[in-house]
Amino acid sequence: MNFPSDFIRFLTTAEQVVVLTGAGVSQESGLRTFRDAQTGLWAQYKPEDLASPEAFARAPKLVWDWYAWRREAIKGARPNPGHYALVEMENRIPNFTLITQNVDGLHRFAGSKNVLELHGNIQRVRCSECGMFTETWGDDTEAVPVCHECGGLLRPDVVWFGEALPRGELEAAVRAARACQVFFSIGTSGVVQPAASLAHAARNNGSVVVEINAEPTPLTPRVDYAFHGKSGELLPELVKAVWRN
Ligand code: BV8
Ligand code: ZN
Repeated sequence: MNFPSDFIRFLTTAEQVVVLTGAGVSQESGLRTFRDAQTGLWAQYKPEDLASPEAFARAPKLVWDWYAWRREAIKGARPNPGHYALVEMENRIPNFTLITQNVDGLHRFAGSKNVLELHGNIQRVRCSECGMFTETWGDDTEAVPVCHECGGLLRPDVVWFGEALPRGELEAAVRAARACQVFFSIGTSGVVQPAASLAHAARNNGSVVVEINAEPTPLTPRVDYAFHGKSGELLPELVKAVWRN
């Protein structure tokens, strides 16, 4: 990709940079995005119909099994060059904030430090009643495991549709978006709120907004630079052009 020279120059001097990532960044690690059709047993379900408190109340075992299936898929996944390029950006830029909608934990796995997980983390499991976190639970295939403190049903520590985002992470994300010189929106369809509003907060604060995505999104007409392609290819090229030329 031929990045515009003014963009490269601007990045070399930028002090405060924010990156928002979505499922597209993990696609080259072999993880399906939300927009990709689900496979096999799960093909008949839409993620939005399973990732909600109503779905869990109605069919806790089905929802629990869906997350167990996704945790298995993530166990085999490794960060891709896009994740590692973001680690290098964090090391090169004085004030760098990585905000992710992804629940797969791959950014931290790759070595990113300042990560705001807006939608939680699928590897963490908590009690749906008392909120206690647990690393271990029974592998009874018939029922959803229960909390050994209070007997409540265990659930993944992710934010379901209709649930509030973790306050601390969201406030930090809004603060960072409002203060940055450059805001990247990478591998996200920009549909899910309130994460999708961060790019507009940055724009309103006069940040340069950049989109890196496989295809155009509703955000594309409103960004300063749009680079369409795979983040696992474009991000390493960008890091090379700015910091390793
Ligand atoms: C809340 C965790 C209120 C669970 C997730 C109507 C209008 C506006 C908003 C709403 C509305 N109705 C309801 C809402 C609110 C709702 C919402 O936004 N709904 C959407 C569907 C319209 N939001 C909520 O409910 C949020 N909570 O609002 O609470 C509240 C307030 C106070 C008190 C109580 C309640 C909660 C939202 C969080 C939901 N949880 N995840 C789980 O994972 O199971 S969201 C989930 O979907 C993912 O985490 C992810 O964030 C999202 C999917 O988005 P993307 O990451 O963008 O993925 P997607 O597949 O869409 O796109 C991938 C992109 O990558 C594509 O564009 C593709 O082209 C590109 N790509 C693919 N490969 C590559 C690539 N790009 C580059 N390289 C590649 N290789
Ligand atoms: Zn409990």
